[in-house]
Amino acid sequence: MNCSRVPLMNQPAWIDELKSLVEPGKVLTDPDSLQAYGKDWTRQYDPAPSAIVFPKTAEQVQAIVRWANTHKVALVPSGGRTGLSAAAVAMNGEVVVSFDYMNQILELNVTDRTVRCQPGVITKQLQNFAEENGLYYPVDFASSGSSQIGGNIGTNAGGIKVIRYGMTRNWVSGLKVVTGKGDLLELNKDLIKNATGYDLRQLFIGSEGTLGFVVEATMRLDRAPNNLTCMVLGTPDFDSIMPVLHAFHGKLDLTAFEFFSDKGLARIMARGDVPEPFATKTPFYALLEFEASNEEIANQALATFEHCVEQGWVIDGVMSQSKQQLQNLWKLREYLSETISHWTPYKNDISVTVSKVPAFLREIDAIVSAHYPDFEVVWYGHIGDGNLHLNILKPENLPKEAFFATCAKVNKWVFEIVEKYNGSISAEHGVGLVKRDYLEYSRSPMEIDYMRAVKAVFDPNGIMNPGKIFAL
Ligand code: 2HG
Ligand code: ZN
Repeated sequence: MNCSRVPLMNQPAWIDELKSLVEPGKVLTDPDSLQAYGKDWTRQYDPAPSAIVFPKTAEQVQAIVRWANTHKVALVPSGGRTGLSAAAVAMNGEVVVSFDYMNQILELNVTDRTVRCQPGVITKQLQNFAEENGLYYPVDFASSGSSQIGGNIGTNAGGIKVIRYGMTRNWVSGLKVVTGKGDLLELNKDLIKNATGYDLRQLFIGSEGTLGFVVEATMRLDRAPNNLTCMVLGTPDFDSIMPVLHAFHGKLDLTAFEFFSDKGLARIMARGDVPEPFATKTPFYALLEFEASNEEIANQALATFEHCVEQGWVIDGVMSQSKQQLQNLWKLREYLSETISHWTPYKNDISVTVSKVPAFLREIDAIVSAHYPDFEVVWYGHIGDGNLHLNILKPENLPKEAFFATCAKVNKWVFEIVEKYNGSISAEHGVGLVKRDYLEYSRSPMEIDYMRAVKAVFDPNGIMNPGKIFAL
C-alpha cells in the first residue's frame, strides 16, 4: 500500500499529536528547516517535507513509527544528509526523522573491541573516539566530518579503505532497529559467531531506511595502524595503473589504492591550497597507502616503485615522509568531489570486478567522449576495489536543465556497459531516487520481486522511505 501526502487541512491536528511523542521543540515546520532537512548532497530535487521530528530515544522512534502507521504518513530518515543518491530526500510531504539528537557514544568495550553508539554519531566523532582509546575505526571517506553512523549503515558506506577493511557491513557487530511496523528488534547481539539462521542485521545494512530505522549500533574497532605512508605515482596511461596495483599488492598490505586523472589534479591545483605532488605531468595518478611499520617495508615500497619505473608503468612519484605530507597527498584525492561540485557535475558511481576495470573504463570513456567531445570528463575512484567515479562537468554556458537532460542519455549507455560487465550501477552511494529506475541493470526482475517481498514483511504499510530503491 502506498502512502500519500497528509492532507494539509488535517495538519494542525496531527502535528500536535506528533509533538506529543517527543520532547518540546523537537518538531519543526518552518520553511528553512523543511528545506535543509528535506534534501541531501544531490541537490537536484526540490524538498517538500511536512515536518521534521527529532527523537532522542529508541522508544520515541517506536512511537513515531506507530503513529505514522496509524495515519499512513511516510517517514524519511535523515542523518548527515551527505548522500549522493537522494535516499534522504523528502519531496512528497513526508515527515523527516532526524537522528541529530541521538548522537551519543554509549559504551566502549576494549576486550571485545567494540563501541556501542547511537545512529546520529558523526563518523569522525567515532574515528576520534577510537583513536583516543588507542584503536581505529577504519571506514573513511571525504564526508566523514558530517556523515552519521546510521546513514553509513543505511547505505553500507564504503570509501577509501575498502581494499583492506571492507565496507561498513564488516564493522557492524550488532544493531537495534525499529521496523516499519514499530517493533524493536535486537539483531546479532554483538556476537562474532552466531549460526542461528537468517542474519537480519545484514538485511538492514544498505536498506536505505526502507525496512526500518537503526536506533543503536555496536561497531567493531581495529588496532591502530602503524606509520601510515602514502605514495602518489604518475602513470603514462590508464592501463599502466593495473600492473602498478599488482606489483604493490604482491609486496605490501595496501590500506588504499586510489586513482585520479590529470583533469582532476588540475582542478585541485586551481584551488591554490594543496601542494603539487611533483612537477612532472602525467595523464593519470595512482595514490596508494600502506603501513610502513619498519624500514624493511619502506625499502620494499621503494624497490617496487623502482621496478614500476623500469617497466615504464610509472613516470614519477613521491612518498610521504611525515604525517603532514601524508595528509597533503590525500587531499589530492579527498578534495576532488567537493572541488568539482562547483561545476554541477553529472555523477556516476559504478563498479566491476578489479580485473575488468581497464576494459570497462575504456568502453565508457570512449562512448562519452565520442558523443560529447566538448564535455570535460573527470575520472577518479577506488580502483583497488573496482569502484569508479565518473563525473562529467557542466560547461559554463550550458543551462543546468539542458545539461542534465543530455546526461540522462549517458545513463543508459553507461548502465548497458555496466550490465555487460556484470557490474553494479551503484558501488557505494546507494540507489535512492537517483538510480531506482535503473535497478534492473544490476538486479534481475525476479530478485527485485524478492526484495519487494522482504520490504512488505518489515513495512506492510509502505511508510518507510517510500519510493527509494524501487518506485512505488
Ligand atoms: C569519493 O570517493 C566519494 O570521493 C564521492 O564517493 C564521489 O563525487 C563523487 O563522485
Ligand atoms: Zn567514493
